[in-house]
Amino acid sequence: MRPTPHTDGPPPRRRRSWASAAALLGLTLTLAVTGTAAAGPVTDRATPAKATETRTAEAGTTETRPMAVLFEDTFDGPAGSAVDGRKWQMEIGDNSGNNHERQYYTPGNANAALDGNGNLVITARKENPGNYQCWYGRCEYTSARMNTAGKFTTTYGRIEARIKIPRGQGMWPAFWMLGADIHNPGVGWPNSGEIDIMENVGYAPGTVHGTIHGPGYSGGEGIGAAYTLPNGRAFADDFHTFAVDWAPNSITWSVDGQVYQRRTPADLGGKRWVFDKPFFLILNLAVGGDWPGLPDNSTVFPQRMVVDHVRVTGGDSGGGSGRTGTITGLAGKCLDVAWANNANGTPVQIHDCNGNAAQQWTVGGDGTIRALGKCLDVSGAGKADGTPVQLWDCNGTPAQQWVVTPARDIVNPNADKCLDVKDNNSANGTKTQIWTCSGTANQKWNTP
Ligand SMILES: [Ca+2]
Repeated sequence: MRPTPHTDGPPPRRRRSWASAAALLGLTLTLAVTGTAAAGPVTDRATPAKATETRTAEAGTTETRPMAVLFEDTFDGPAGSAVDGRKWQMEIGDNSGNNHERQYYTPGNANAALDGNGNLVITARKENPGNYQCWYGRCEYTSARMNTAGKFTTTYGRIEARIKIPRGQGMWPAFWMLGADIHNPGVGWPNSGEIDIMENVGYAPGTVHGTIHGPGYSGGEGIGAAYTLPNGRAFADDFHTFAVDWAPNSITWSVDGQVYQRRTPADLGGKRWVFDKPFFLILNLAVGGDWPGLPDNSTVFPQRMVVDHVRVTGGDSGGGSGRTGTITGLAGKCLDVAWANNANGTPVQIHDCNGNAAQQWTVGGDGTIRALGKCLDVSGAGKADGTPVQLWDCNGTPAQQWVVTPARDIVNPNADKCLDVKDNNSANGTKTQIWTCSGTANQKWNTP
């Protein structure tokens, strides 16, 4: 049951590629309808006017209260390094020709590398050093696309990235998320849901788009809005922070803290809100395609999508994404990550409360309990009495689902067992495990 946390191969091909095709085509159509599209092939105009509303920034900024960091990549490291494989997997190939994109996504550091100054750079080049074959023949461009599937997911929280996008006709950078159950039989896209935090097409350099897609509101009926910089400025001129603040029944988009869109189930006309479950993150730079159109003689290569950081924070009780604080148990001791080490597999124990971050837990609205950016996890998704409880990358599996009961039990429903201090021993360093719920003091916890 334990998901392999360090897979290096390409993700399986799946409908989500089509998902983005349909989704992005929807935005194409909308732009055509609203008349803001200046270029690019448009083949269908039957888009509901509701799909995109262009709004200027509303008054007010997003919240700045401190929240627990669930995921962070600041892209620090030596110039030329590939991205951290513990956090990201590279997608390889031509995206199955979806959206009629023209790039070939390469693995390793060929088109996605750290710059040595704390940034990830995704580079789109007009080249084909590997004689890559694309859906339309010999590939004309290389680029990169990466995701956190199987490595990190989140339900709710603030998901943000600080990015300096590329420029030019045919460029199509994106920062977005897909429901982690997209692979599940009977789910698939669009039931799995898609949250597009930021998309830009090169012919509209001052505008970005935020969109949600789900059952009955995918493709041309995706629901979104656009944000346009004032005074004719281009997003490629500077870094900007693109974010969603995601809570139960609410997703709010912002650029540099300026809120420009909020969506709730009330926007769906009775259709199903599919944003109450884990999603994974995606960064990519596509070249060409139905929405952006092809590069032309004006397009300068290479183009660079520069990412300063990607960060997911949560644990803000006001935002509904969780409650953060200590969890105390037997003899008043604190639930504690051993050695304050956030490596996968680190035991979770009890220890005197000391104010350390290793004792700060977020009881999430998504059923996870998190510390040091990782999740409280039943080893191997075990169900037997005595299975150790550890810290592991949050991965959306049942091994990381917990229910805090009114009786102060912390139950893992997958095992139908309680979080338990081993041998009812209150000594510092005593490990935790799961055990049949028995109502004893070593299974009683006070949560934030
Ligand atoms: Ca950075």
